[in-house]
Amino acid sequence: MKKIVIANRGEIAIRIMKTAHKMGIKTVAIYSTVDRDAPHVKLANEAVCIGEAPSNQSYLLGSKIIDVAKKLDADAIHPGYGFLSENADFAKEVEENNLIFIGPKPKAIKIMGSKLAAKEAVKAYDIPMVPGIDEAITNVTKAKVIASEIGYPILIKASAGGGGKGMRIVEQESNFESQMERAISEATSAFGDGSVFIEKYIASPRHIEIQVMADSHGNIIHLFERECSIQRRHQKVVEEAPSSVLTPQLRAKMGEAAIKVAKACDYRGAGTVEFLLDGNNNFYFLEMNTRLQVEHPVTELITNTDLVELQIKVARGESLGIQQEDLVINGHALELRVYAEDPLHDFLPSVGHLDTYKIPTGKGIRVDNGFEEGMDIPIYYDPMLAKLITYGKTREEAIQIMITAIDNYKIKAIETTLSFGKFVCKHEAFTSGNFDTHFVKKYYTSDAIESSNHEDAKIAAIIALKHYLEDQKKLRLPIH
Ligand code: MV4
Repeated sequence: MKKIVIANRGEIAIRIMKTAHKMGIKTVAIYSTVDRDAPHVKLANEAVCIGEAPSNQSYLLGSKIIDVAKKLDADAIHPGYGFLSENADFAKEVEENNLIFIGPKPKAIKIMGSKLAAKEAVKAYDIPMVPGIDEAITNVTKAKVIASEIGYPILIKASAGGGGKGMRIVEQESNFESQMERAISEATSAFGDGSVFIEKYIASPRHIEIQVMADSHGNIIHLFERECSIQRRHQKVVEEAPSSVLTPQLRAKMGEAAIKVAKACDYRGAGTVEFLLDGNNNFYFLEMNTRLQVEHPVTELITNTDLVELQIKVARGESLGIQQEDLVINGHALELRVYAEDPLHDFLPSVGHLDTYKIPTGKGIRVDNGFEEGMDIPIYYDPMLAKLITYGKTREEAIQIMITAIDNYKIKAIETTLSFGKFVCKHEAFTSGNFDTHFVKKYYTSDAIESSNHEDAKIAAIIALKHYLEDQKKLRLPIH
């Protein structure tokens, strides 16, 4: 593999290029007209404009990206996350054009793209599943019988897509039909597939996911868990590894289950198996994400691995070269997603011109960044500017480094989730590890940040006064 096309933009395009260059592989950037001066374009060895700003006229044009790869004599395409990364048809077209798709086979993408197909595929592998049905509801009367067997509240879920769309909690049987109709109509308009099914509703779970990596020689390893419960409206904001609640035994069990899920779909490359963990330490398989995830750096830091390097190695057909027994957890890592969103105003997008943009540096700080000072933030794409990642020997140290790094991240003219990250890092529920997926809903109000801003302002005023008084003393000294 001598040259790869990165079918993505922003921080992840840069992240992938860095590893490719380290491995002596040349990179090709693709970009839209608004991204012509973007950092990912500058870092690549070659760059090709593929269309206008809207992603359906640029970053989603699979055939056009494949043409670029062929014209420039590239060997492979790395899709990153989002855009075409979980598009089985694209992965297939890449292969049909004798290029390597740096990711799993189209079939695995397709199976895991459907929650019902995923349930079907893992059925024979003895993986803990949420009580429920494994086929789409066709008969409401039958579905109601099953729902009352499971016991209310139940959850109606869409088979396609994700992000909580088409998901409805049903508290009692009298609401079943109306909620089902809503779920079906939401799923149909969002995914063009109205298949829905039911599961027992796990009321206050943690979201724990396991990183897996597989080669094409039958070797599959897991690289432990990431705790992703701090999210709002299905958008993760803070992630960490390891989770503060897994025992070594539970971790090993969940890791083995994740490996079985990967086996069930003949997986290759980097993948993530999502689980819910309830208050009694029962875990349930939810779904598998067939891509490199946004939050992969926390896993890299605690396992001392380069997941992009491993992706490229296995895509070239090489063996993983790592045995499960070789892997140990070292230290603790946190990630804060720095979004151009205003936490004081319901996380509304806050795009504009990056007047001041200074990234923190120092021991234990990694910033996977896609922007630079003086740039405009395009309105067309995901508003994530960067990922602020910290590493410490202990969880407490990682949190402390995060708080300092947030203070040293200087962004002017736009609002970001940095202040929200500080709120999380200082909250007792987070520092004690006693939280679940309802953390944000339960504890966060814009007042919480404003009062901590006032607290900061008060401290700053006290320090200023103290300095002033000391200066006064010094000035008077010669007089006395
Ligand atoms: C659940 C659940 C409770 N019980 N399934 C949300 C998105 C989708 N990927 C799965 N999700 C959930 N499935 C059962 N049976 C609660 C959620 C859920 C959730 C899961 C992970 C992280 C954050 C979440 C926020 C709300 C609901």
